[in-house]
Amino acid sequence: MRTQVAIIGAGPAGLLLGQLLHRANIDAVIVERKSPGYVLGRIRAGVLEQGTVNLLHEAGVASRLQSEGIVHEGAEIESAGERHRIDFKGLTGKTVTIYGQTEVTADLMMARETSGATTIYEAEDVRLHDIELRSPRISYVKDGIQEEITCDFVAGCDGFHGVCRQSIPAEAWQAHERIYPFGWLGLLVNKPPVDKELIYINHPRGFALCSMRSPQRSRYYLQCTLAERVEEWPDERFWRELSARLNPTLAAQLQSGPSIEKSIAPLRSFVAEPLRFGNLFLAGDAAHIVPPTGAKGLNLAASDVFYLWQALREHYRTGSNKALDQYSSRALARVWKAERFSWWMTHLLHRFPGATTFEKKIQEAELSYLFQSEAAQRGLAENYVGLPY
Ligand code: RFL
Ligand code: PHB
Repeated sequence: MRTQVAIIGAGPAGLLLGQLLHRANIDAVIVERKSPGYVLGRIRAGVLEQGTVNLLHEAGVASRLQSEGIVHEGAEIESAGERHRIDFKGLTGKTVTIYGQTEVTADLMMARETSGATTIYEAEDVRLHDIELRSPRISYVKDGIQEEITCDFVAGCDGFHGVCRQSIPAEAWQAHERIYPFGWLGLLVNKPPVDKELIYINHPRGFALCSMRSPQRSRYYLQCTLAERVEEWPDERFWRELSARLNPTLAAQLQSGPSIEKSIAPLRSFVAEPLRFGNLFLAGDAAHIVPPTGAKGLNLAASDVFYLWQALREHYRTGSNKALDQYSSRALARVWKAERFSWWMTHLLHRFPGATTFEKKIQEAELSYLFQSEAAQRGLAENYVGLPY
């Protein structure tokens, strides 16, 4: 098979790039290791920046987002029993939209099916060949048969554990990484959210987050240790612990119920540099990871895709490689700012095991400054709603 762009991975980055390229009349094939059902079963992000929403409009997949997405004009931060609202709209003129990654993925999958573009699901042993040459090749095994795709470019959208980044020779890229000494235990439940906005909580027992997917579906997170396993967290224990981290008024409002999903994710910051090797371009989690505290992962995948889509479009329209040559530096400039923000939010809101009294006092001062200073709140709000592309 021959295509212009071979996209590895049918997560939000790969599907969005595929859809934007399709609308630009650029031929792309997506190769995905898992089944569509598996991809849709992963419960992840919930907060979309306006830039991501705009790009989904541009891709022609925003009709359900427009009717079902919930616009939030602010979020709450709670520490030492005090709750403060960060007024995104008032401070920046911008908002965020609550719409689950599962829904974004479902909308993109539907659009791809309608377009008739090729997606190969359940492709095993995906390998990249000749990525530094003019005609890279992708090999994979489907239903026991070895297949091959020849292309002009490879978009590595295969997430943190994918094959694309690993295909770059070790001397051609550098990893920058921080691993945090805790994880997030997440629970999804079909009950109305405890509040109409998101609440980020810094509590002596650990961080907690009250989020949502719809007026009838809530998503909650608890900071947990890396040693903990989800089997050690029956629903009753989760609800008890969450109530202990909420202030009494909120705890009394909390509607618990049987979980429909529960999982633990470790927290990590990671950036691979550069994002290009030969004709391979990395985008999304394949290139970088942020801790979920700032809700930036999916949004960064979208901004990478924006730059890559523009660069590929320019290449096929005009023959110019200028934007392709600039892809890595343009995308990374935005990535590093989101890395900084996510790292800062993580430090602001979590309890770090073994923190010194100095570190604890600095965190208290940071929170106190945030609550007192409109300038500090504006800084948070500006980053949370998303820096410009
Ligand atoms: P994905 O979603 O991991 O998709 C990669 C796809 O590639 C496939 N794949 C392969 N395909 C072929 N060959 C191989 N060898 C392959 N290896 C892997 C995989 O099966 C998969 O289908 O990466 P992508 O597209 O870059 O999207 C990134 C986002 O999924 C991620 O950044 C966000 O989910 C992060 N995230 C959040 N982001 C936000 O913007 N806002 C949030 O509120 C938010 N909350 C979260 C999050 C991530 C979380 N976890 C579990 C890490 C909350 C959590 C708990
Ligand atoms: C979510 O709803 O899954 C969510 C919301 C905000 C975050 C992280 C995750 O910062």
